[in-house]
Amino acid sequence: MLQLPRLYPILDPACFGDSAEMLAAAEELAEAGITLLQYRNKAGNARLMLEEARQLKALLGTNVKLIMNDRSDLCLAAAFDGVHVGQDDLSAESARRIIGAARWLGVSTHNPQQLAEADKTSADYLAIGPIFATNSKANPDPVVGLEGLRRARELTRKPLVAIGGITRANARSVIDAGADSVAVISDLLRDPRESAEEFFRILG
Ligand code: TZP
Ligand code: MG
Repeated sequence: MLQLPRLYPILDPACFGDSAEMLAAAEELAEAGITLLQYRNKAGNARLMLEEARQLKALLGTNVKLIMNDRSDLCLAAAFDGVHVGQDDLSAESARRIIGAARWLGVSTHNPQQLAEADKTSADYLAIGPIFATNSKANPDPVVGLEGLRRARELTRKPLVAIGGITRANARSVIDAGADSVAVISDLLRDPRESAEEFFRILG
């Protein structure tokens, strides 16, 4: 079973003025010592996504595991380390067929039923959320809260990522409720290096 780092940063180009700004944030996160990063682009065309993904790979690829959101094809094309699929993407098994046995496969879930289903798949890790309210996702599912996270923890032995509204102020409570790792978008945007370092201090 894979071991997830406590902090799982997600970079979404929609949060940055341009690619250069996003890459600068990626570099700062790497300086802080992150070892896992997801590239999440809900708006880009495939060609631009691949271009940005390759730039991330060139910048970080030796020290940081890179996960492509949604797109198994772009995961392979950019030589990323894994793909993360949600409930409206290819199924876990279809994604697995594309990426092969060695690359990491993550699956997003939003309630106990989805979590239990995903637990039966070949996913390497599962995500549950939103834990708290978030502005970073369009049409988010209902908040599951720390109680929902505790319930999710009981339903799987796979590594569990918590996502949605997680900040330095609440991250410790999320780990204490059973998450192995916290996925974060917005609380890493301002001063990414300092923020990531603070997450590491808080999460130990
Ligand atoms: N899935 C559930 S909540 C979320 C995603 C992609 C957004 C998380 O972003 P933030 O800014 O850390 O709440
Ligand atoms: Mg998705």
